Amino acid sequence: MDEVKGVYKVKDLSLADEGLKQIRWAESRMPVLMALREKYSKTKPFKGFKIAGCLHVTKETAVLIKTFVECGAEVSWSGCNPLSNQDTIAAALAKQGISIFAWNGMSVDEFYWAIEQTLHIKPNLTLDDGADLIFTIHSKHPELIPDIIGGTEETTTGVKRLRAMAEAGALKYPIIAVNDAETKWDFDNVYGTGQSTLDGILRATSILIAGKNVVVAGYGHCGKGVAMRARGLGANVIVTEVRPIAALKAVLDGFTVMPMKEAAKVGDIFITATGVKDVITEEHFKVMKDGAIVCNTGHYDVEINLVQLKKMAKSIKEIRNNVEEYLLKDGRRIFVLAKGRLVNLVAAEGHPSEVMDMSFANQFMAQLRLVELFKKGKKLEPKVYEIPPEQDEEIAELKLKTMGIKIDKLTKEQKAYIKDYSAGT
Ligand code: RBV
Repeated sequence: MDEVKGVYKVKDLSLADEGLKQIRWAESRMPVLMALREKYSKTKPFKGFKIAGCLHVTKETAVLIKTFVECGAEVSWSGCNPLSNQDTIAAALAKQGISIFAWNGMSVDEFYWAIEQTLHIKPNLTLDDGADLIFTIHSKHPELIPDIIGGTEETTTGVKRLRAMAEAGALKYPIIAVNDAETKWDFDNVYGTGQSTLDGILRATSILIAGKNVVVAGYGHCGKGVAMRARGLGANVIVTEVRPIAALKAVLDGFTVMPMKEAAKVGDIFITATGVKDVITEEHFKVMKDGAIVCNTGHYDVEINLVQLKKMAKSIKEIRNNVEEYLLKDGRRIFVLAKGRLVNLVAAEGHPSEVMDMSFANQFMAQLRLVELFKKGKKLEPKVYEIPPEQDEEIAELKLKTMGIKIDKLTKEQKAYIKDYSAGT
Protein backbone atom coordinates (compact mmCIF):
# COMPACT_ATOMS: atom_id res chain seq x y z
CA MET A 1 0.00 0.00 0.00
CA ASP A 2 1.27 3.52 -0.79
CA GLU A 3 0.21 6.26 1.57
CA VAL A 4 0.86 9.85 2.52
CA LYS A 5 -1.27 10.40 5.61
CA GLY A 6 -4.19 12.74 5.00
CA VAL A 7 -3.27 13.10 1.31
CA TYR A 8 -3.68 9.72 -0.37
CA LYS A 9 -3.80 6.02 0.16
CA VAL A 10 -3.66 3.76 -2.90
CA LYS A 11 -2.51 0.22 -3.65
CA ASP A 12 0.62 0.88 -5.67
CA LEU A 13 1.89 4.21 -7.00
CA SER A 14 3.98 2.45 -9.63
CA LEU A 15 0.74 1.69 -11.51
CA ALA A 16 0.37 5.42 -12.25
CA ASP A 17 1.70 5.31 -15.83
CA GLU A 18 -0.75 2.60 -16.81
CA GLY A 19 -3.53 4.62 -15.17
CA LEU A 20 -2.53 7.75 -17.05
CA LYS A 21 -2.77 5.91 -20.37
CA GLN A 22 -6.28 4.77 -19.51
CA ILE A 23 -7.32 8.28 -18.47
CA ARG A 24 -6.01 9.67 -21.75
CA TRP A 25 -8.04 7.07 -23.62
CA ALA A 26 -11.19 8.06 -21.70
CA GLU A 27 -10.49 11.74 -22.41
CA SER A 28 -10.46 10.99 -26.12
CA ARG A 29 -13.96 9.46 -25.81
CA MET A 30 -15.51 12.18 -23.59
CA PRO A 31 -15.71 15.26 -25.82
CA VAL A 32 -18.56 17.01 -23.99
CA LEU A 33 -16.83 16.95 -20.61
CA MET A 34 -13.57 17.97 -22.30
CA ALA A 35 -15.32 20.92 -23.96
CA LEU A 36 -16.60 22.01 -20.54
CA ARG A 37 -13.05 21.63 -19.17
CA GLU A 38 -11.68 23.76 -21.97
CA LYS A 39 -14.33 26.43 -21.47
CA TYR A 40 -14.25 26.73 -17.68
CA SER A 41 -10.54 26.19 -17.09
CA LYS A 42 -10.13 29.74 -18.38
CA THR A 43 -12.37 31.34 -15.74
CA LYS A 44 -11.86 28.76 -12.96
CA PRO A 45 -15.34 29.12 -11.39
CA PHE A 46 -14.53 26.53 -8.71
CA LYS A 47 -11.62 28.52 -7.30
CA GLY A 48 -11.90 28.57 -3.52
CA PHE A 49 -14.37 25.66 -3.47
CA LYS A 50 -13.62 22.22 -2.05
CA ILE A 51 -15.37 19.12 -3.36
CA ALA A 52 -15.48 15.79 -1.54
CA GLY A 53 -16.44 13.02 -3.95
CA CYS A 54 -17.46 9.41 -3.48
CA LEU A 55 -17.80 7.64 -6.81
CA HIS A 56 -16.24 4.59 -8.49
CA VAL A 57 -12.57 5.33 -9.17
CA THR A 58 -12.53 4.63 -12.91
CA LYS A 59 -10.86 6.27 -15.88
CA GLU A 60 -14.05 8.25 -16.57
CA THR A 61 -14.27 9.48 -12.98
CA ALA A 62 -10.64 10.57 -13.28
CA VAL A 63 -11.58 12.73 -16.27
CA LEU A 64 -14.29 14.35 -14.14
CA ILE A 65 -11.94 14.90 -11.18
CA LYS A 66 -9.28 16.44 -13.40
CA THR A 67 -11.90 18.71 -14.94
CA PHE A 68 -12.92 20.00 -11.52
CA VAL A 69 -9.28 20.56 -10.59
CA GLU A 70 -8.48 22.38 -13.83
CA CYS A 71 -11.50 24.59 -13.23
CA GLY A 72 -10.15 25.65 -9.85
CA ALA A 73 -11.57 23.18 -7.31
CA GLU A 74 -9.75 21.45 -4.51
CA VAL A 75 -10.87 17.83 -4.58
CA SER A 76 -10.69 14.87 -2.23
CA TRP A 77 -12.03 11.51 -3.40
CA SER A 78 -12.98 8.02 -2.34
CA GLY A 79 -14.62 5.15 -4.21
CA CYS A 80 -18.30 4.34 -3.71
CA ASN A 81 -17.91 0.57 -3.74
CA PRO A 82 -15.19 -1.59 -2.15
CA LEU A 83 -14.62 -3.64 -5.33
CA SER A 84 -15.04 -1.11 -8.15
CA ASN A 85 -11.90 1.00 -7.71
CA GLN A 86 -9.22 0.66 -10.38
CA ASP A 87 -5.81 0.70 -8.72
CA THR A 88 -4.13 2.05 -11.85
CA ILE A 89 -6.44 5.08 -11.89
CA ALA A 90 -6.11 5.73 -8.15
CA ALA A 91 -2.31 5.66 -8.54
CA ALA A 92 -2.40 8.07 -11.50
CA LEU A 93 -4.59 10.51 -9.55
CA ALA A 94 -2.39 10.34 -6.44
CA LYS A 95 0.70 10.90 -8.57
CA GLN A 96 -0.89 14.02 -10.03
CA GLY A 97 -1.37 15.45 -6.57
CA ILE A 98 -5.03 14.64 -6.13
CA SER A 99 -6.16 13.62 -2.69
CA ILE A 100 -7.50 10.09 -3.11
CA PHE A 101 -8.27 7.23 -0.75
CA ALA A 102 -9.22 4.19 -2.79
CA TRP A 103 -8.02 0.74 -3.66
CA ASN A 104 -9.58 -2.40 -4.97
CA GLY A 105 -10.75 -4.94 -2.41
CA MET A 106 -11.25 -2.58 0.52
CA SER A 107 -13.08 -3.95 3.53
CA VAL A 108 -16.29 -2.25 4.61
CA ASP A 109 -14.43 -0.57 7.49
CA GLU A 110 -11.74 0.69 5.12
CA PHE A 111 -14.45 1.94 2.79
CA TYR A 112 -15.90 4.20 5.50
CA TRP A 113 -12.42 5.13 6.68
CA ALA A 114 -11.70 6.41 3.16
CA ILE A 115 -14.86 8.53 3.15
CA GLU A 116 -13.81 10.02 6.49
CA GLN A 117 -10.40 10.93 5.04
CA THR A 118 -11.99 12.95 2.23
CA LEU A 119 -13.82 15.03 4.83
CA HIS A 120 -10.58 16.43 6.20
CA ILE A 121 -10.65 19.12 3.52
CA LYS A 122 -13.93 20.40 5.05
CA PRO A 123 -15.86 20.32 1.78
CA ASN A 124 -18.20 22.99 0.45
CA LEU A 125 -19.69 20.58 -2.07
CA THR A 126 -20.28 16.84 -2.09
CA LEU A 127 -20.60 14.47 -5.02
CA ASP A 128 -22.11 11.09 -4.28
CA ASP A 129 -22.93 7.84 -6.01
CA GLY A 130 -25.23 5.97 -3.63
CA ALA A 131 -25.40 8.67 -0.90
CA ASP A 132 -22.85 7.08 1.46
CA LEU A 133 -20.81 10.29 1.68
CA ILE A 134 -23.84 12.48 2.40
CA PHE A 135 -25.11 9.95 4.90
CA THR A 136 -21.72 9.84 6.68
CA ILE A 137 -21.71 13.64 6.92
CA HIS A 138 -25.25 13.76 8.28
CA SER A 139 -24.79 10.95 10.79
CA LYS A 140 -21.18 11.41 11.93
CA HIS A 141 -20.04 14.90 10.95
CA PRO A 142 -22.96 17.31 11.24
CA GLU A 143 -20.42 19.99 12.23
CA LEU A 144 -19.39 20.14 8.53
CA ILE A 145 -22.90 20.93 7.27
CA PRO A 146 -22.84 24.73 7.76
CA ASP A 147 -19.94 24.97 5.27
CA ILE A 148 -21.61 22.80 2.64
CA ILE A 149 -23.56 24.66 -0.04
CA GLY A 150 -24.95 21.53 -1.68
CA GLY A 151 -24.31 18.21 -3.28
CA THR A 152 -25.08 16.06 -6.28
CA GLU A 153 -26.13 12.43 -6.57
CA GLU A 154 -25.25 10.14 -9.45
CA THR A 155 -27.43 7.07 -9.17
CA THR A 156 -31.04 5.87 -8.81
CA THR A 157 -30.45 4.18 -5.45
CA GLY A 158 -28.84 7.31 -4.01
CA VAL A 159 -31.62 9.58 -5.25
CA LYS A 160 -34.19 7.26 -3.67
CA ARG A 161 -32.30 7.34 -0.37
CA LEU A 162 -32.04 11.12 -0.45
CA ARG A 163 -35.70 11.63 -1.31
CA ALA A 164 -36.55 9.44 1.69
CA MET A 165 -34.19 11.55 3.83
CA ALA A 166 -35.79 14.78 2.58
CA GLU A 167 -39.29 13.43 3.22
CA ALA A 168 -38.33 12.51 6.78
CA GLY A 169 -36.97 16.03 7.27
CA ALA A 170 -33.48 14.58 7.78
CA LEU A 171 -31.75 16.16 4.76
CA LYS A 172 -29.79 19.22 5.83
CA TYR A 173 -28.46 20.62 2.55
CA PRO A 174 -29.70 20.77 -1.05
CA ILE A 175 -29.01 17.97 -3.50
CA ILE A 176 -29.24 17.96 -7.27
CA ALA A 177 -30.41 14.59 -8.60
CA VAL A 178 -28.02 14.17 -11.53
CA ASN A 179 -29.39 10.67 -12.08
CA ASP A 180 -32.76 12.04 -13.09
CA ALA A 181 -31.46 14.13 -16.00
CA GLU A 182 -32.74 12.71 -19.28
CA THR A 183 -29.21 12.80 -20.68
CA LYS A 184 -28.11 10.67 -17.71
CA TRP A 185 -30.77 8.14 -17.00
CA ASP A 186 -32.02 7.52 -20.51
CA PHE A 187 -28.47 6.73 -21.62
CA ASP A 188 -26.14 5.78 -18.75
CA ASN A 189 -28.74 3.59 -17.03
CA VAL A 190 -29.94 1.93 -20.25
CA TYR A 191 -27.03 1.68 -22.69
CA GLY A 192 -24.27 2.01 -20.10
CA THR A 193 -25.62 -0.64 -17.77
CA GLY A 194 -26.77 -2.80 -20.67
CA GLN A 195 -23.39 -3.04 -22.34
CA SER A 196 -21.16 -3.00 -19.26
CA THR A 197 -23.16 -5.68 -17.44
CA LEU A 198 -22.80 -8.09 -20.33
CA ASP A 199 -19.16 -7.00 -20.58
CA GLY A 200 -18.65 -7.89 -16.90
CA ILE A 201 -20.32 -11.29 -17.29
CA LEU A 202 -18.26 -12.08 -20.38
CA ARG A 203 -14.94 -11.00 -18.85
CA ALA A 204 -15.67 -13.02 -15.70
CA THR A 205 -16.97 -16.18 -17.35
CA SER A 206 -16.10 -16.13 -21.04
CA ILE A 207 -19.26 -18.17 -21.72
CA LEU A 208 -21.52 -18.24 -24.77
CA ILE A 209 -24.63 -16.13 -24.24
CA ALA A 210 -26.49 -17.32 -27.35
CA GLY A 211 -29.17 -19.84 -26.51
CA LYS A 212 -28.97 -19.28 -22.76
CA ASN A 213 -31.97 -18.41 -20.60
CA VAL A 214 -31.02 -15.07 -19.11
CA VAL A 215 -33.23 -13.94 -16.25
CA VAL A 216 -33.24 -10.18 -15.70
CA ALA A 217 -34.78 -9.09 -12.40
CA GLY A 218 -36.23 -5.59 -12.69
CA TYR A 219 -37.36 -3.78 -15.83
CA GLY A 220 -36.45 -0.23 -14.91
CA HIS A 221 -33.97 1.67 -17.08
CA CYS A 222 -31.07 -0.60 -16.07
CA GLY A 223 -32.95 -3.89 -16.44
CA LYS A 224 -34.28 -2.79 -19.80
CA GLY A 225 -30.76 -2.10 -21.05
CA VAL A 226 -29.49 -5.45 -19.80
CA ALA A 227 -32.45 -7.35 -21.33
CA MET A 228 -31.94 -5.59 -24.66
CA ARG A 229 -28.24 -6.41 -24.85
CA ALA A 230 -28.66 -10.01 -23.66
CA ARG A 231 -31.21 -10.50 -26.43
CA GLY A 232 -28.78 -8.94 -28.88
CA LEU A 233 -26.30 -11.70 -28.04
CA GLY A 234 -28.92 -14.36 -28.72
CA ALA A 235 -30.20 -15.15 -25.24
CA ASN A 236 -33.79 -16.06 -24.40
CA VAL A 237 -34.53 -13.28 -21.98
CA ILE A 238 -36.96 -13.70 -19.10
CA VAL A 239 -37.91 -10.65 -17.06
CA THR A 240 -39.19 -10.68 -13.47
CA GLU A 241 -40.97 -7.64 -12.06
CA VAL A 242 -43.15 -6.42 -9.19
CA ARG A 243 -44.59 -3.34 -10.91
CA PRO A 244 -47.46 -4.06 -13.32
CA ILE A 245 -46.60 -1.23 -15.74
CA ALA A 246 -42.95 -2.24 -15.99
CA ALA A 247 -43.98 -5.88 -16.46
CA LEU A 248 -46.33 -4.86 -19.26
CA LYS A 249 -43.58 -2.89 -20.95
CA ALA A 250 -41.33 -5.94 -20.82
CA VAL A 251 -44.09 -8.11 -22.33
CA LEU A 252 -44.72 -5.66 -25.15
CA ASP A 253 -40.99 -5.35 -25.75
CA GLY A 254 -41.18 -9.06 -26.51
CA PHE A 255 -39.73 -10.58 -23.33
CA THR A 256 -41.15 -13.48 -21.34
CA VAL A 257 -42.35 -12.34 -17.92
CA MET A 258 -42.86 -14.68 -14.97
CA PRO A 259 -42.31 -14.72 -11.19
CA MET A 260 -38.77 -15.37 -9.96
CA LYS A 261 -39.95 -18.64 -8.43
CA GLU A 262 -40.68 -19.95 -11.94
CA ALA A 263 -37.73 -18.27 -13.62
CA ALA A 264 -35.38 -19.78 -11.03
CA LYS A 265 -36.07 -23.26 -12.41
CA VAL A 266 -35.14 -22.46 -16.01
CA GLY A 267 -32.54 -19.69 -15.84
CA ASP A 268 -28.91 -20.20 -16.85
CA ILE A 269 -27.78 -16.68 -15.95
CA PHE A 270 -29.51 -14.41 -13.42
CA ILE A 271 -28.91 -10.66 -13.36
CA THR A 272 -30.51 -8.48 -10.69
CA ALA A 273 -31.14 -4.81 -11.47
CA THR A 274 -33.83 -3.78 -9.00
CA GLY A 275 -32.34 -1.66 -6.19
CA VAL A 276 -34.28 -3.87 -3.76
CA LYS A 277 -33.01 -6.52 -1.37
CA ASP A 278 -33.73 -10.27 -1.40
CA VAL A 279 -34.63 -10.60 -5.05
CA ILE A 280 -32.92 -14.00 -5.26
CA THR A 281 -33.14 -16.01 -2.04
CA GLU A 282 -32.97 -19.51 -0.65
CA GLU A 283 -36.29 -20.56 -2.20
CA HIS A 284 -34.86 -19.72 -5.63
CA PHE A 285 -31.41 -21.26 -5.04
CA LYS A 286 -33.20 -24.47 -4.05
CA VAL A 287 -34.69 -24.95 -7.52
CA MET A 288 -31.90 -23.56 -9.71
CA LYS A 289 -30.19 -25.74 -12.30
CA ASP A 290 -26.72 -27.10 -11.64
CA GLY A 291 -24.25 -24.54 -13.03
CA ALA A 292 -26.53 -21.52 -12.81
CA ILE A 293 -24.69 -18.20 -12.78
CA VAL A 294 -25.96 -15.35 -10.60
CA CYS A 295 -24.85 -11.75 -10.57
CA ASN A 296 -26.05 -8.27 -9.69
CA THR A 297 -25.82 -4.92 -11.41
CA GLY A 298 -27.77 -2.88 -8.82
CA HIS A 299 -25.93 -0.40 -6.62
CA TYR A 300 -25.77 -2.47 -3.42
CA ASP A 301 -24.92 -6.12 -2.85
CA VAL A 302 -28.25 -6.90 -1.21
CA GLU A 303 -30.21 -8.17 -4.20
CA ILE A 304 -28.87 -11.73 -4.06
CA ASN A 305 -29.08 -13.19 -0.57
CA LEU A 306 -25.58 -14.60 -0.27
CA VAL A 307 -25.94 -15.20 3.47
CA GLN A 308 -28.56 -17.82 2.70
CA LEU A 309 -26.56 -19.26 -0.17
CA LYS A 310 -23.54 -19.59 2.10
CA LYS A 311 -25.63 -21.57 4.57
CA MET A 312 -26.70 -23.93 1.78
CA ALA A 313 -23.12 -24.46 0.58
CA LYS A 314 -20.75 -27.31 1.40
CA SER A 315 -17.82 -25.35 0.02
CA ILE A 316 -17.09 -22.02 -1.64
CA LYS A 317 -14.09 -21.51 -3.85
CA GLU A 318 -12.88 -18.92 -6.30
CA ILE A 319 -12.46 -20.73 -9.59
CA ARG A 320 -11.70 -17.76 -11.82
CA ASN A 321 -11.25 -14.06 -11.24
CA ASN A 322 -14.61 -12.78 -9.98
CA VAL A 323 -16.25 -16.23 -10.14
CA GLU A 324 -17.02 -18.14 -6.96
CA GLU A 325 -18.35 -21.66 -7.05
CA TYR A 326 -20.86 -22.48 -4.31
CA LEU A 327 -21.05 -26.27 -4.07
CA LEU A 328 -24.39 -27.07 -2.46
CA LYS A 329 -25.03 -29.97 -0.11
CA ASP A 330 -27.15 -31.69 -2.80
CA GLY A 331 -24.26 -31.57 -5.27
CA ARG A 332 -25.48 -28.68 -7.46
CA ARG A 333 -23.12 -25.81 -8.19
CA ILE A 334 -24.13 -22.15 -8.29
CA PHE A 335 -21.63 -19.62 -9.58
CA VAL A 336 -21.67 -16.13 -8.09
CA LEU A 337 -19.96 -13.30 -9.95
CA ALA A 338 -18.20 -10.34 -8.31
CA LYS A 339 -19.39 -11.35 -4.83
CA GLY A 340 -22.86 -10.06 -5.71
CA ARG A 341 -21.56 -6.51 -6.17
CA LEU A 342 -21.99 -4.46 -9.36
CA VAL A 343 -20.72 -6.95 -11.94
CA ASN A 344 -20.16 -4.25 -14.56
CA LEU A 345 -17.79 -2.26 -12.37
CA VAL A 346 -16.12 -5.16 -10.59
CA ALA A 347 -15.51 -7.56 -13.47
CA ALA A 348 -15.36 -4.97 -16.27
CA GLU A 349 -14.56 -1.25 -16.37
CA GLY A 350 -18.02 0.17 -15.70
CA HIS A 351 -20.00 2.05 -18.31
CA PRO A 352 -18.21 3.03 -21.49
CA SER A 353 -16.66 6.50 -21.57
CA GLU A 354 -18.98 7.79 -24.29
CA VAL A 355 -22.01 7.40 -22.08
CA MET A 356 -20.26 8.64 -18.91
CA ASP A 357 -19.43 11.74 -20.98
CA MET A 358 -23.03 12.88 -20.61
CA SER A 359 -23.48 11.70 -17.02
CA PHE A 360 -20.38 13.52 -15.86
CA ALA A 361 -21.11 16.63 -17.95
CA ASN A 362 -24.34 16.71 -15.92
CA GLN A 363 -22.34 16.29 -12.71
CA PHE A 364 -20.03 19.13 -13.67
CA MET A 365 -22.88 21.46 -14.65
CA ALA A 366 -24.87 20.63 -11.51
CA GLN A 367 -21.90 21.37 -9.24
CA LEU A 368 -21.29 24.56 -11.19
CA ARG A 369 -24.91 25.56 -10.70
CA LEU A 370 -24.57 25.16 -6.93
CA VAL A 371 -21.47 27.35 -6.97
CA GLU A 372 -23.07 30.00 -9.18
CA LEU A 373 -26.21 30.19 -7.02
CA PHE A 374 -24.02 30.51 -3.95
CA LYS A 375 -22.01 33.32 -5.56
CA LYS A 376 -25.28 35.12 -6.30
CA GLY A 377 -26.22 34.78 -2.63
CA LYS A 378 -29.10 32.42 -3.40
CA LYS A 379 -29.68 29.75 -0.81
CA LEU A 380 -31.47 26.55 -1.80
CA GLU A 381 -33.71 24.77 0.67
CA PRO A 382 -32.45 21.35 1.81
CA LYS A 383 -34.43 19.39 -0.77
CA VAL A 384 -33.75 17.13 -3.74
CA TYR A 385 -33.72 19.18 -6.96
CA GLU A 386 -34.05 18.16 -10.58
CA ILE A 387 -31.55 19.13 -13.27
CA PRO A 388 -32.96 22.13 -15.16
CA PRO A 389 -34.32 21.01 -18.56
CA GLU A 390 -32.14 23.64 -20.32
CA GLN A 391 -29.03 21.89 -18.97
CA ASP A 392 -30.28 18.56 -20.29
CA GLU A 393 -30.95 20.06 -23.72
CA GLU A 394 -27.58 21.78 -23.78
CA ILE A 395 -25.74 18.55 -23.01
CA ALA A 396 -27.69 16.62 -25.65
CA GLU A 397 -26.97 19.36 -28.17
CA LEU A 398 -23.27 19.34 -27.37
CA LYS A 399 -23.14 15.55 -27.56
CA LEU A 400 -24.81 15.52 -30.99
CA LYS A 401 -22.41 18.20 -32.16
CA THR A 402 -19.38 16.14 -31.10
CA MET A 403 -20.90 13.19 -32.98
CA GLY A 404 -21.24 15.31 -36.13
CA ILE A 405 -25.01 14.86 -36.18
CA LYS A 406 -27.28 17.69 -37.25
CA ILE A 407 -30.99 17.89 -36.55
CA ASP A 408 -33.93 20.00 -37.72
CA LYS A 409 -35.22 23.14 -36.02
CA LEU A 410 -38.82 24.12 -35.47
CA THR A 411 -39.99 26.94 -37.72
CA LYS A 412 -41.78 29.97 -36.26
CA GLU A 413 -45.05 28.59 -37.61
CA GLN A 414 -44.44 25.19 -36.00
CA LYS A 415 -43.70 26.80 -32.65
CA ALA A 416 -46.94 28.77 -32.89
CA TYR A 417 -48.82 25.58 -33.86
CA ILE A 418 -47.57 23.77 -30.74
CA LYS A 419 -48.96 26.53 -28.54
CA ASP A 420 -52.23 26.89 -30.46
CA TYR A 421 -54.80 24.87 -28.56
CA SER A 422 -57.59 25.84 -30.97
CA ALA A 423 -56.01 23.99 -33.89
CA GLY A 424 -57.85 20.70 -34.55
CA THR A 425 -58.84 18.78 -37.66
N1 RBV B 1 -20.91 4.40 -13.29
N2 RBV B 1 -19.74 4.98 -13.40
C1 RBV B 1 -19.04 4.30 -14.29
N3 RBV B 1 -17.23 4.06 -15.81
O1 RBV B 1 -17.11 5.51 -14.17
N4 RBV B 1 -19.75 3.28 -14.72
C2 RBV B 1 -20.93 3.34 -14.08
C3 RBV B 1 -17.71 4.66 -14.75
C4 RBV B 1 -21.96 4.94 -12.44
C5 RBV B 1 -23.30 5.06 -13.15
O2 RBV B 1 -23.53 6.40 -13.49
C6 RBV B 1 -24.33 4.52 -12.17
O3 RBV B 1 -25.38 5.43 -11.94
C7 RBV B 1 -23.51 4.27 -10.93
O4 RBV B 1 -22.19 4.05 -11.39
C8 RBV B 1 -23.95 3.10 -10.07
O5 RBV B 1 -23.16 3.04 -8.93
